[in-house]
Amino acid sequence: MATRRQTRKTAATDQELTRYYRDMLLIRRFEEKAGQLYGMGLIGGFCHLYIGQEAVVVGLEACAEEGDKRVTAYRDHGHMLACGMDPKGVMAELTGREGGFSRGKGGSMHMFSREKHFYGGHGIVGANVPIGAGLAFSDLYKGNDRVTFTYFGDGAANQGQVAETYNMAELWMLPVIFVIENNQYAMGTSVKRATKSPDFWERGAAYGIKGEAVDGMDVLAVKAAGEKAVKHVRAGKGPYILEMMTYRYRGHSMSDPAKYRTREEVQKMREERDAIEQVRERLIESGVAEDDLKAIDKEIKEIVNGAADFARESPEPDPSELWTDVYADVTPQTA
Ligand SMILES: Cc1ncc(C[n+]2csc(CCOP(=O)(O)OP(=O)(O)O)c2C)c(N)n1
Ligand SMILES: [Mg+2]
Repeated sequence: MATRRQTRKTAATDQELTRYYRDMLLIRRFEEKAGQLYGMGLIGGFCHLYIGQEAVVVGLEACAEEGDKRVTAYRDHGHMLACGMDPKGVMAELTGREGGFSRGKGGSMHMFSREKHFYGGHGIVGANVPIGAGLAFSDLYKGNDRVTFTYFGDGAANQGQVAETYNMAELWMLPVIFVIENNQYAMGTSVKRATKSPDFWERGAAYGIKGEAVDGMDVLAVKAAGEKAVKHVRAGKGPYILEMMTYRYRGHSMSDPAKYRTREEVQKMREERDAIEQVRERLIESGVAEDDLKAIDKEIKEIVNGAADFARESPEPDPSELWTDVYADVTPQTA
């Protein structure tokens, strides 16, 4: 990983760093709690945890403005929390309850928020990439300067529809940032085993799309690269590719025997590269009191426990809900 060309970190104020620390910690603790609830049988179906990758979405959300859109795949809880969706609604959706973002009918991979411009949550690998381009097309058509963040994995990056989307996105100069979250594995298949040309971002060159690889474990490097990409896209210069070099600590999903990598590999990444720990160390070095960080830890714990309580107490959807939300109610587009 260290041998790849990556955007370097830049300076940030303590206040800014503290915000990233908090936002990343919320995702981590939320995901840990989701893992616990899954173990207790309170969450059914699929559940893919984002633990380890927090700096990617937090660094990029720091570059987003009101009205910008985001769409991702199934490892999506972090993206929801980072764009401001209520942890209670996310957790209640995981437990299949009425208080969830899809009223308990979607689960982990199928949540949406029009208010926060979060367009899912998609289970089909690669399928959210053309959707991201479509969202960007709608903004181009309306003539505003909004940007769509389209997240997908290293596995998805090998999908044919990604190449087709790159082609149309550059042809039509769509305001989309393609964010490849390269966590080095697609289920149990490592990038090395799956692809001959591992520099995913370079593939944009075939279509004239600019891009770069970024240290996705360093929230400041992510933010610096994100700002550059957003500036390019908002200026009407077409799409941009950010390949975030990151790592997931947990299994692909909750049922993963993890035979494709060693415990030592995961441990080494946790000890040497952890995004939250890096920020914590920087804050301590610059004189922020440990007690202030402890207060944040406590606040996050309370939010996550509150979300879990809400998710357990919220009722299951009424059986009549089986007949709602099957087809869209067609409403005129206003925004
Ligand atoms: C079209 C399609 N093929 C296969 C699958 C099964 N599948 C689910 S996740 C996954 C791996 C994708 O890996 P990556 O894009 O790297 O994302 P990550 O899980 O690492 O976040 C596969 C093959 C699927 N959901 N959709
Ligand atoms: Mg992957």
